[in-house]
Amino acid sequence: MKVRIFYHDNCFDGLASAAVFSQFYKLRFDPQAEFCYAGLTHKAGGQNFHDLVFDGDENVIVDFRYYSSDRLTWWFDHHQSAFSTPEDEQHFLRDTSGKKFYDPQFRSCTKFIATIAAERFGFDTANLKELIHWADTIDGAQYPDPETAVDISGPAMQLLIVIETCKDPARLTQLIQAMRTQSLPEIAQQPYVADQFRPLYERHLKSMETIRQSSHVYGKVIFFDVSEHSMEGYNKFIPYYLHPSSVYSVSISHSPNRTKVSVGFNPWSPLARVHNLASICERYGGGGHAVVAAISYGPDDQAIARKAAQEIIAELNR
Ligand SMILES: [Mn+2]
Repeated sequence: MKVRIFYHDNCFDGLASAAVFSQFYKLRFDPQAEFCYAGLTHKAGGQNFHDLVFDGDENVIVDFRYYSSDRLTWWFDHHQSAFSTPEDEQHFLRDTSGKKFYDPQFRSCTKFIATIAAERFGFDTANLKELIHWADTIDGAQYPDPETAVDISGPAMQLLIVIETCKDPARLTQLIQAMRTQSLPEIAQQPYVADQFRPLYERHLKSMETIRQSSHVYGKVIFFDVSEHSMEGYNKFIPYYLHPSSVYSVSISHSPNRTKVSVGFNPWSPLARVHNLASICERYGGGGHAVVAAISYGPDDQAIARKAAQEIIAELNR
């Protein structure tokens, strides 16, 4: 039996979902199953599923949007935006296979798969406990404190940053295969992980220092402008680690194709959130979630981005 698994690319929860599903399938359905993996990314205009090759005896999507095709045999997702169209949702609701599952209440797709596999199919998840725990902590941003969220020295956090920055699909497949049977410390010790992690760790420490030097506190808001530095993909909890009493963060960053204003709520804030950050950013043409949102401007629109940031800081302090 060939099992084709599409998973959310460059995402710890996506890879862990693929790993947990594989073990579930192998141990409950087919010990001889041969697994093939392919990552899916969110693109402007959405993933074009028609480009995908559903060449398995089983075709599975985990931690990613629904696809209304009869070639799809298993599906698990927990994202708010799981259906691109009402027709897709209708197709899902009509399904009678009992192998397609959706629950946006779950903080991670990994835990969702493990829960369904255990409760409905009698799968024993004991060997995957550590992986499930970390996928749920990371994808749900359920860190107990900002120190834990920015400390990337442990095995799970090492893997997280390696997965998020890895551009080699074969490496990601290797990581999924490893996650199926090896412990996180075992995987993190592999040279192919450790070698990739080392420069990323340097970069993380440097970005922490850059944010420390660039940040200022205005009332309840910590603000920093790192548009002069190449700072793509820094850990978004660093501002709250540096300024634990802040309620919100506003920042400006820059990459070759855009200037970005990011707005966030401190998950460990001493005060309750009274603003919906998505609604604020929508007024500037951006969007996101109530607790974290952003606005994208053109690469040369730094002045416009700064003005928007100043206005948002004032609004958050009102
Ligand atoms: Mn997820």
